[in-house]
Amino acid sequence: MKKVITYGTFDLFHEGHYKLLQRAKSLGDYLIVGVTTEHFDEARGKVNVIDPIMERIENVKRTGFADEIIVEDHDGQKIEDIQKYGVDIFVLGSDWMGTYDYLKAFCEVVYLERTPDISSTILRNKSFQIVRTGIVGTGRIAPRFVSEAKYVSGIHLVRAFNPEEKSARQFAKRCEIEYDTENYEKFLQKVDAVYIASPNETHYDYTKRALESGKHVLCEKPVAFTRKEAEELYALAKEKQLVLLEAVKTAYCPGFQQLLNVAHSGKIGEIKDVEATFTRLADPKSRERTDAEYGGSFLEFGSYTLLPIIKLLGQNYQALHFNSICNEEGLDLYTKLQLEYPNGMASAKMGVGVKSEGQLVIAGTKGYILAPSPWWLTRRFEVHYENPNQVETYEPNFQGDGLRYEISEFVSKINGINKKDYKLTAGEAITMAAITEEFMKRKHK
Ligand code: C2G
Repeated sequence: MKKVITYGTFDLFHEGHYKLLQRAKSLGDYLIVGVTTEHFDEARGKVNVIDPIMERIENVKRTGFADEIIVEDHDGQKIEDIQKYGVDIFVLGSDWMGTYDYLKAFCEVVYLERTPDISSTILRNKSFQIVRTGIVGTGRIAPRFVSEAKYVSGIHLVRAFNPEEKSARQFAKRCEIEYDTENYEKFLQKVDAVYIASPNETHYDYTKRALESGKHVLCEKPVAFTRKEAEELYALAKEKQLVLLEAVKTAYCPGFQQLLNVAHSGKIGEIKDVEATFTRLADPKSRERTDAEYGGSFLEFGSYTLLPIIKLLGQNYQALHFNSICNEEGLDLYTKLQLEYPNGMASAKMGVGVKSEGQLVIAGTKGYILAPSPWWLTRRFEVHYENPNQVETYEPNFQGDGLRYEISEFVSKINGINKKDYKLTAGEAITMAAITEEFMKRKHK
């Protein structure tokens, strides 16, 4: 019996896929089809796959050509599979010509002519809107957004807005786009969505006006300083059926999702304590160290440290205690926040003028999870138990500097995919704003 194997994502299943499977099957007696997992696709740079894996498997099954369907989830698996299943022929489309010649040491390798004029990418672009996006604020964060957005299809950066002419002009020139400096509403008319990366105190106003004009918003944290403001913004987005995402990039990183799932899986028992630290020594002349009202450690890094706490222990904390080390102007160089929960506790440490170990520790009744710095990108974490020799290490996929995941989520949501908000819900974002409000109140006491 001649065994044939082929692999693919098979997203938005189309004629090209069908014909490939048909020809692959006709090369032998038994066809094995490997369908990629989302994680594997992300790792190889395909971040905008639309159909979930079960649907992609179902579509392959429906053709009737596959005798066996397997899941492909890691590099090097092709050699394993060829040996394990005793494969005679490896088949892939001609777009991969040459790439898999190394498999010739294990079996015959055949590249079949691709079906012209059809691909998942063409279908994705046809059925999904290209989101014309404007950037509000052209300071330090904006260029990072531009370089990361290149990895996400479906987003097109078209304009920038900044009341400071010089900054806007320089940025727009670098990115070869237009810019506006005066009339925000006019700027909004030329885009479908905005990414807001302006100073913290302007987030609420820019977000509100964008939503009122019918534009989707991805806003840097903190989106608002009070519970009421945050509630108002999320209610407005809901009413207008617009996407409002707070850009806490950790929330959208695949490794962080995995860490939460491991924590919730019962492996470490009941979660009792979450300790999250994020410090970055800021230039003494920077906004973070000089703006006593809207700079400082908590406003800079509180969203990161609060994220795992709220994700793991919930929104119903019973008490908050803040302690800060401030400079003469009252700007917090270091803040320690303790949260009390009915069944647990948490602490968050943030610094712009004090340096500490940036780790995340989740303590449970059976063990603990340790995610070392930079845990907010979550490239690695470990599960530890009482027995010090028993350690499980996770090294999730992570590409670029993390922003592409939040941009990809934003674009998917605008296009009606990933409708459920589980990565950072409106309720969680509102809870963060409520804690920020408490911090601001105590600071002014
Ligand atoms: N294909 C084709 N004609 C098209 C489009 C795709 O013959 N018009 C083929 C591809 O060459 C591939 C298969 O259909 O052999 C699946 O394509 P994708 O879903 O795009 O998967 P791909 O990214 O090519 O994954 O390990 C995964 C493999 O490397 C291939």
